[in-house]
Amino acid sequence: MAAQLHFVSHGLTHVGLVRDRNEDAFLERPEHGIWAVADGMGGHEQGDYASARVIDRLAAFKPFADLEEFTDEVRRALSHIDVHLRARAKATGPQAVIASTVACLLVYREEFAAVWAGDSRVYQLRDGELTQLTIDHSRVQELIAAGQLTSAEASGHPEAHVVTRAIGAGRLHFGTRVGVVRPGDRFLLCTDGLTNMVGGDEIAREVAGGTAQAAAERLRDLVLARGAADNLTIVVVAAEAG
Ligand SMILES: [Mn+2]
Repeated sequence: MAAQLHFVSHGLTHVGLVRDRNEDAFLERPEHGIWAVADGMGGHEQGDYASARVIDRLAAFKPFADLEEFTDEVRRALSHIDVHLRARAKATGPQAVIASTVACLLVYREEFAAVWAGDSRVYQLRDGELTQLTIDHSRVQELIAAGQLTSAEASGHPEAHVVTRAIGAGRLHFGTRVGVVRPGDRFLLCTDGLTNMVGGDEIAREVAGGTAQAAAERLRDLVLARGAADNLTIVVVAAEAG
């Protein structure tokens, strides 16, 4: 029989040291098996409106007794937000964009699903090994996939921050990845404010140590020490036996 699991998590968001507003948002509901981060875009209070709509909608979910159905319902709900944000943008002006990335972790019993749109990420840490579960929906990731760019060339690339899919951007197509949760696994959900400033080896080391809260705070402090050019959002989820 599979081990019973329970989840301890800690989420935080920080405006960073350069931006005036925090357009990121997050959700932490270990009792419902749902966690999420969202990185809004649009400026003039529209970016934080977009990420807040995404997170508020996900916060309304109650636990599902079927992970596939849970995942379908989350994608459907986020598609409704996409329609709403596009209508709002259209009413604002012809060039207006009101959109948000989303990276969501859903868990039921010993299974997880990561659902995302954009360049916010979900990682899984098991036995010290960090796996990025999500694939960025970004211009550079498309160039890497097409063999036109190496990962090493990607970090300073002028289109590094161009997101190709988002809630509110239309033609919405989610990434989804499913897998098994074991006691001792940890997950990290984060926005690009973290991953643009901290490498995978450092993320693996910091997520592994101490409580979920201590891990999240160490990652935040690392970004702040490096100048925190963007808003940053970090959710660390620890799966524990019992
Ligand atoms: Mn960002």
